[in-house]
Amino acid sequence: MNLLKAYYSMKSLHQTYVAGMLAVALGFSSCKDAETPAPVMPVPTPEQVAWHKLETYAFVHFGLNTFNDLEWGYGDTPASTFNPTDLDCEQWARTIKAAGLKGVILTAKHHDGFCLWQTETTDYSVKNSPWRNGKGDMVRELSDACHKYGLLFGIYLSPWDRNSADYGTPGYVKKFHAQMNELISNYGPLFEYWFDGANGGDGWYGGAKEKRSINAKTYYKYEEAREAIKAKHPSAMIFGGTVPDIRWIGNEEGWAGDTQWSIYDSEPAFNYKYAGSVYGDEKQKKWLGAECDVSIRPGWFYHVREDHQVKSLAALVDLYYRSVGHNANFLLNFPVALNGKIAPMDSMRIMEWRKTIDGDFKINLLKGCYVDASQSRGRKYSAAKVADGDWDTYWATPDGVNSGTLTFTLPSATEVNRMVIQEYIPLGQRVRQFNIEYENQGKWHPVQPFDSTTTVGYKRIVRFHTVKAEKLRIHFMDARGPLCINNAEAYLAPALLTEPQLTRNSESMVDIVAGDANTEIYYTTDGERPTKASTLYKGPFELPKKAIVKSIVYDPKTGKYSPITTIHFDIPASEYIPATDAEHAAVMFDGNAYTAYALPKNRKDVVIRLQQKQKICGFRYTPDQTRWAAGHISNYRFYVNNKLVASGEFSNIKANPIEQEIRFKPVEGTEFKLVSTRNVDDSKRFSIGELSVITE
Ligand code: FUL
Repeated sequence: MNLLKAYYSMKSLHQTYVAGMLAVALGFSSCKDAETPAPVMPVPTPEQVAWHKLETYAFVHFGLNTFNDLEWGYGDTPASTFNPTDLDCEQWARTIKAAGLKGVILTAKHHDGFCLWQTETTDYSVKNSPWRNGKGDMVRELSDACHKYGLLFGIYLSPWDRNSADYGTPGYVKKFHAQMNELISNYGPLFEYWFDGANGGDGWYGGAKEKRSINAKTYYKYEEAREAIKAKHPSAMIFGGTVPDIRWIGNEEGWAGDTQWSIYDSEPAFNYKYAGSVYGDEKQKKWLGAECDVSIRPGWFYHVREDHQVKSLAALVDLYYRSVGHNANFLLNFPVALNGKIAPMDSMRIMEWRKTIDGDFKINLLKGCYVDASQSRGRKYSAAKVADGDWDTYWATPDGVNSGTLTFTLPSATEVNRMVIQEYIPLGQRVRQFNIEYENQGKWHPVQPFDSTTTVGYKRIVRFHTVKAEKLRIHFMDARGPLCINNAEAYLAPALLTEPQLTRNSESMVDIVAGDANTEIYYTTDGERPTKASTLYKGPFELPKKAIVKSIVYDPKTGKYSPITTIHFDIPASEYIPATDAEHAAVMFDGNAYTAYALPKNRKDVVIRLQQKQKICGFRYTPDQTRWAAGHISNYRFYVNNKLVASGEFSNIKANPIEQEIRFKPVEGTEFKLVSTRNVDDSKRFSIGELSVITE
């Protein structure tokens, strides 16, 4: 163990490698079997190892954008518009702490150039806002709150600055480094430092309003920036730039590949167009653990119109498994609202999430159980080390043996649906492929995992269909060196009983999705309350008619049900015939408001014919739900067979673009027309996510 401690205190990869060799040279044990396995390069620094252990932490996007309903301010919105009425960084810290997240990274400056602290470098900051009479310092308030609540603190400083007149010249880079210096000098220890890679080119730039291109690789002098940060915060992990310690996962959706190497290189990580970042690449040279950044809402900044789009509990739980469970860290963003607080819905959701995750990993079924290995390197590296609760002890196979099995004998036959496996990463990431089997009544069977079982790394969580096991066996088939596994756990996660999601597509196929694959779905199509005596859902079914579908998720283990989802499906897509542009217009009836029909420019109406005469008593319009959607209808007229039957406004549709339902006195017809008399923001074209009539 002393040797390992010595190894831990060494910094560079080279030194780390030497440490491994030293162990051999010093004859750490006289028996060859007991030698510490040589590292398989690359290996992480001790600081990188500590970062992996954080697993989950928060992001906060807050700034001028918040007050101007923007995601990327142009750099010209007046500083005076920044005015949180009730800013409370302690509320953020309390929420984040209670959610079990380990720290928070703040957007001290986003691309618009507005600084949330009292900087000497620009007037475009809180100094010129009414907030705290221009005396406020949000970086201070949040770092103090983190200190108080035992959270780590990190900084996001956008290299791109759309406000600065000097942007593009060496003068700006000086300013950028000066800003960084203020941030690294005055706010206590930092655990992470973010250099965002975005650079759209155009901006206000002190009134020039033009496009400016720079060579991001050389312009920002990232190498010097790194030295300055590391001098003051040796354990801070640098994200982005040319010399990072960690890498972007390659999407902003919060998930990592199921094959997930913490191995990559600065070059492809910098040119983030390389999609390979999702998986890492065992052939590259550098240890670069992956970070999955995602917002709890569609936007990074707060928008009232997204209040109805806070991620569902099922979606957030799934993301945890596909980030942390895929050997990556999970960075979850809270778009702090206009009043300066995390919005109630977001706090509530994250608490439900924490409760669910804690519930999933409540009792480790492998704790203290008997573990056997196909082969071990010696007593010090015996199979029992994977279940002793000590992160720094591990099971290892002899040199030249890059495969093997671990078999766990459970005290009695037990239901199980999760396994956690960890490699001892200070010696490198090795496992390429494994599978899990269970023994029931003396017979071995493979479990059915939800995703492929390839790499392990710092942590792999495997979700699988519940099985009753007397024994569990992990079979490691291939690795980059002898196996070094320091931990294995097994759990029975309770079923996640969130209400099912129902959709019907343009082929009239109804799809039902539960929040947890370890459950059963039942449904009715006659309006009756569903129970486990109703029809069991086995896959999409055809429903080419009007019907009320009610669906419920059932957990056979506990006998518990989810809330019921009720959907009134009206006439099916096949009944609608768009009068023009039929091919493109069909997406209005596909049950998916994320696919939208944008009408030709200046076209004000959409006309739909019906296969059969219908008694129409209303209609439903869902605006395009995608993040950058434009052209929502704000004022409308609705005609049936050329007779005006309804007109008015869709109130608050810009802020809250949810489904709109309009009812009127029933009228018979074979054709209807929706006219937009005004679009949101007076946009020249209007678009439709979904459109349907309500029939009697
Ligand atoms: C992106 C930025 O452009 C977004 O606005 C956000 O800050 C996200 C975390 O990174 O690249």
